[in-house]
Amino acid sequence: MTEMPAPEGGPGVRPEAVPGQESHDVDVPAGLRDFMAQGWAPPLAVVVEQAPWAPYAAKRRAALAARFPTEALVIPSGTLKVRANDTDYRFRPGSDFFWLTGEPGEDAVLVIRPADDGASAGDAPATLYVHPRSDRSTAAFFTDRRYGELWVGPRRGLDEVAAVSGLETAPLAELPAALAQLGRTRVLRGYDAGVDAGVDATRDADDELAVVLSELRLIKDDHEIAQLSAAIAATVLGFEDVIRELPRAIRTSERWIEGTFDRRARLAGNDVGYGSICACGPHATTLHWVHNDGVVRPGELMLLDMGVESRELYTADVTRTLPINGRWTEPQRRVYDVVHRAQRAAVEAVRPGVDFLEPHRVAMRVIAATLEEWGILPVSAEESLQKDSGLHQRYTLHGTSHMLGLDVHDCASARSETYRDGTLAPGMVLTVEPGLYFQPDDLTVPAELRGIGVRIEDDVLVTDTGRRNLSEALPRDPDEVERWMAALLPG
Ligand SMILES: [Mn+2]
Repeated sequence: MTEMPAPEGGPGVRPEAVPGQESHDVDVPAGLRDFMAQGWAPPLAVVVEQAPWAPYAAKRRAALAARFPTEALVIPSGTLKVRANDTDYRFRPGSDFFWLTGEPGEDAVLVIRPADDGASAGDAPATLYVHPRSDRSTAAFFTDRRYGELWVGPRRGLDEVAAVSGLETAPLAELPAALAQLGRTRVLRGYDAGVDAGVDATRDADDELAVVLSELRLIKDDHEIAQLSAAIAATVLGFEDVIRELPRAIRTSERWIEGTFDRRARLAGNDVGYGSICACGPHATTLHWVHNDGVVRPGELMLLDMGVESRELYTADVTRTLPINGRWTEPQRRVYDVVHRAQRAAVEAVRPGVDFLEPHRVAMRVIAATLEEWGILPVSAEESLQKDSGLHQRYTLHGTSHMLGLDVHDCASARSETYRDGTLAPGMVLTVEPGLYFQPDDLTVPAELRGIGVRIEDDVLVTDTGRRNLSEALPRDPDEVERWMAALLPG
């Protein structure tokens, strides 16, 4: 619980210091405080049923506890982040914490203790420390802008969080004493400075906890795959919204595209999973174009890299490059066809047992061969594909795949031998997203291709026998793209 420091005494001081107030807030005289402390009906329970994800989260906690059977594990959800002055970003819990608890609130901390001798790791006792409901006998409930329920709305209390999550809960006020009593402990650092300072642990042991969490998250369970599918289905709707709104985007700017997708993300999910890239014309050659403030010109391409984050915080990550007026020009189609061929071959390369990097190698072979054919590469494709050359990367710029889940770049702390240099296994979900980017001022490229950037990105589940393209429903075949856009573009 954060309380604002009480103001110093002196001339012009407020009648009574109250927690969480800002300089522009109204004074709170003692009579008002007393009046506000009474006359309220008992608080209604917010939610009381166990959530569908609760059994999955319990299995995940057991899997984690089994890796550290003799140690306590401390995983915070994170704290509110200031956007500017006294306004915060809307809170989004840390992904590891959420994966283990499903609890959305800020400042919460999961503590898993070692199971008693002889018990299995599945029985490791776990407690979730959370903010209690506001105490209406104190002023904080109506003066504290960050935590007062009158300011920010009702939250789940201890009993409700316990019912929803299936976890034992305790008030955050008891956390410092509980942390002080733990034996050997690992903490997921970097989320909550107060917790980091309150746990005596070593950096290496803590890093290993982050690695294990990332590696456990590599394989998605059924619930996670359903969540990713829901996020992708909403993303498809968002792309359709954008095409329908193109005339207004042309009259305004890329901002209209971003706003249109944002609206779908809020309506169907929690938010966008990452800053949308709405890159029209040559902006498509800037990999992370997130200014989204440029003009939308018929006759040019738009590269849209956008993903809805579901209500349970799983995100899609899909890219389509589309002709703004619904029809490809010849040079646009020439570049698109290469990326499309590379992307199709890379998706087909996804199967259990192959290297994580195999789809990338497949895509780069297709693109390098074409760049040689077009006379753009100064060396042969074969030479360029050697590890110590890589000249084609001037035009491809990035890797082809990353893991996808709660984070858009999921499992980021996994060791290279289990991720980048590892092999694909059933239950993994990865993106396949080759691109080809000809910078507007790149003199090594024929003039008619300069300023064209194309990326095609799908979200692919590794199955027992091969793959399932979870974003199959979003058209990528160039002829199909024209038909799809014609059906959606107004008049
Ligand atoms: Mn991606």
